Amino acid sequence: MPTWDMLLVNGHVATMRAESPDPYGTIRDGCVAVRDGRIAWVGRRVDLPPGEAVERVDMRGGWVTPGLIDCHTHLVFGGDRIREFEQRLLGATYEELARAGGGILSTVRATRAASRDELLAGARARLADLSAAGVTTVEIKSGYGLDVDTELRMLDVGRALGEATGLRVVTTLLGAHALPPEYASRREAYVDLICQEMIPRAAEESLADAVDAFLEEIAFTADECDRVFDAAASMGLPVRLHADQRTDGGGAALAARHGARSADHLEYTSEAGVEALAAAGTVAVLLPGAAYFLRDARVPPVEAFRRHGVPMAVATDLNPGSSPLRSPLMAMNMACTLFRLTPAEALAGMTRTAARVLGLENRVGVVEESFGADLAVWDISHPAALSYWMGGNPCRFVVRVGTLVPGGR
Ligand code: DI6
Ligand code: FE
Repeated sequence: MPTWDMLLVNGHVATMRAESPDPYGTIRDGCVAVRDGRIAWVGRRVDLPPGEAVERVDMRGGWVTPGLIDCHTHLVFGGDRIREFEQRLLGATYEELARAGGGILSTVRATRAASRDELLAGARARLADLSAAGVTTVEIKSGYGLDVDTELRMLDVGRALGEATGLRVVTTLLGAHALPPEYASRREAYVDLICQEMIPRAAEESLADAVDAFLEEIAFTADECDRVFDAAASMGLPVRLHADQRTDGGGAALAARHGARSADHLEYTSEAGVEALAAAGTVAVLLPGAAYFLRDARVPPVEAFRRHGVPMAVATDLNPGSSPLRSPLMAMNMACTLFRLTPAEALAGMTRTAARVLGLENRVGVVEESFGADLAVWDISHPAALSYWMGGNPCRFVVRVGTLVPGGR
């Protein structure tokens, strides 16, 4: 009987293990052996124990990394916001469009009107772009339904995408994304609906793995987010928060107070907010695509995150309004160029640290024995190349749960 199902040879390994002498956990001329969907062995080729593999994968002098993990997307939605893009270029602001009933609410109208199959087809095309560029795990939020049925339908489409494609999909209920028009004068009743119906049903039907909320002047208040998070906790669901993206709403501290898995965006977070995240062990998720697309000059307090030991993840925030970004590598490039992360921090942010945001830190995100065999094989001369090139796609293969799938090259 062969020893392994797959053996990757003739390349280098960026394990991304935290306790490594260099930030990539580099093994030059390394091998990775896979068995039963898990990593069975990783190390230098000269140390490879004797054994047979069903399939040998020649890395042709390139690199293997953990499969990328996009831990913050709004991948499922109807329509697009191309017209608003044009309007913003003629001078309208994102907030003005939102207050005039466009913005998130225009995507809500398109999403409510879309059939399940239409939502699935649109999302599947976007997911194919991520997968071709090395993504093996993706988080998908609801938040464009804003009624019980459409929110649950979005989550169900997320689950179906995982089944149809073989990617690991983690779903997040974002009922508190915007106030739907039919509740315009009844804010409290909408928050009741989230807490008393959406969250319990999403939990009971196993449709959501976590709960998110948007704390912002154009969205929900701190008190409203507190209520949503208390309801999530009572159903045993972990929480995350869209925090301090456009204004300092004390979002980092609120997320920390609830022991959130992550606080996301954080452009306007204060030093006190950073300290609160550090004390709570909450991950900062950086979303440079949104900062770029909305031309927000504010940069998250990266230096303070480093100083206080707040782990940083990087994600696309793929959504039609503020970040129509379909490339994880461009997200890493922007994290470096706009936010001044190092390429190693950007790669850790899309692998090991992103896994932690999704509660998968013991299963994926590093190349380590017994972890899931979710890998990406790249035609590159150094792992920093993943953050360096703008455009192009050097992904030759991904391995998902031990199965080889072609990349975009
Ligand atoms: N922050 C964002 O950047 C997205 N959602 C959020 O809470 C924007 C979503 C959109 O404009 O459609
Ligand atoms: Fe978002």
